[in-house]
Amino acid sequence: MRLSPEALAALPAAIARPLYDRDAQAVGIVHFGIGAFHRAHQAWYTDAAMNLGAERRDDADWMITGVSLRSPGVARQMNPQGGLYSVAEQSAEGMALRIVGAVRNVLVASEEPDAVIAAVAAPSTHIVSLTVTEKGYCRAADGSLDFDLAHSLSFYYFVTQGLLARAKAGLPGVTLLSCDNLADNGAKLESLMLQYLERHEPDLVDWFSQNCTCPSTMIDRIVPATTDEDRASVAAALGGLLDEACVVTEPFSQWVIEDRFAAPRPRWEAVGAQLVTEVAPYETAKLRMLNGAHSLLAYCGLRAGYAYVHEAIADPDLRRLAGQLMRNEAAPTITPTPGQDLDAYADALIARFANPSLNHRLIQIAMDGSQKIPQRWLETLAHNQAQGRTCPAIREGLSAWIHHLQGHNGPVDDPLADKLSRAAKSNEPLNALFGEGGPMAGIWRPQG
Ligand code: CS2
Repeated sequence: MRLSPEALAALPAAIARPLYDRDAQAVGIVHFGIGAFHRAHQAWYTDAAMNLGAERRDDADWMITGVSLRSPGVARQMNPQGGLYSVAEQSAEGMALRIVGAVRNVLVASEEPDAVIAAVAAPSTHIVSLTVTEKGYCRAADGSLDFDLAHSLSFYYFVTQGLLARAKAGLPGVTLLSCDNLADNGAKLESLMLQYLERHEPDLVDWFSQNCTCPSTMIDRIVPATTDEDRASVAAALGGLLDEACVVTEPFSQWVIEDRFAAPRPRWEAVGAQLVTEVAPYETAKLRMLNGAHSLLAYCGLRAGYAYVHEAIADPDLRRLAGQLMRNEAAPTITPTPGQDLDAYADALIARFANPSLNHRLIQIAMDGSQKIPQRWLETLAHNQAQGRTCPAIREGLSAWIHHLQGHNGPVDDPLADKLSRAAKSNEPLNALFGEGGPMAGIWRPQG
């Protein structure tokens, strides 16, 4: 039997579940890219906010319509379950499970484009959020919008059509919330949206600027891709009920959001999110330290023959290298906000990476390096270079990335795979990658 609203009543009483009346709640959020990360993070916070709202009778109507652009996979997992799924927190102490009820349904944009546009245009919608991964922003190497990539099956098209309908109907604007690992993700999204609008809907530019906002966010929770083994252990915890949409994650989670909303929002701050005026110090530290060390462990770990993050971090040499990247190379490039302790942050990250019960695959982190490395390593490198300092750990990471691009860890999964692999196999791979005419040209100039 599958998890479903009807099956909820039969679940063991110890399993936490939605306290609010799901059917009575309107959809307030349309989310593009409803993968495991969104389900374990923003949807989980939103569910907690609605649980609290049910107790206090003060926060409601934040159900989520999820959108997948092409793949029907998540819709097939979630729709037959009425949108219900479990979040399993895994630690050395065991598994803690909660059923999340915040997702109403999942639409597949390639199959039901009009329904996606209608969801963005609905009067109850106040937030359009995104976890479309770094490559989903369709950026050219110089960071501008690549119009060939941002075609009619990109989120740009659907958001624009939905906003156009809102403007025509005299409805208020929405908050566009990027929850992807990009530096300054809000400002980037705003600039890319404006480039899209100027080309395709110039009459909407002023309305967009006056009625919508794009706050920046720092999002953090380690969420490995769900495996069949995970589904089996969640089913066992659910008394035999199968949950095709379950996600397995760590107990830690953090969400720092710039408090600049165009319209109402859930009371996420009441359930652990930090609403701040300046996200940059958190975001920079997270990208350069956590994600920077993650990518380092991925490429160096795969080269050393490991499969998982917890295995790589248990290797004393790799652990030292990750510590060096975080403490000696990344931390000096960050101006901490009062109360932000970068040393303690590095310690906490090492402990999170060592979580033995999270099978986080290095190959998952290794994908899309061309989209990740600029904000994870190259900004740190450039910053240090300008101060006359070297970055031996990042240099080691770059050589392990080149090894990866040469095909030693299997096929390369990256939108620029062919060009990267060709450059990595040349006599001077660093120059071929980053020098003039290379696939990563203009982002960082190798020196020394
Ligand atoms: C990882 C991130 O896959 C990756 O590239 O570095 O997904 C990482 O697990 C998250 O950003 C943690 O918040």
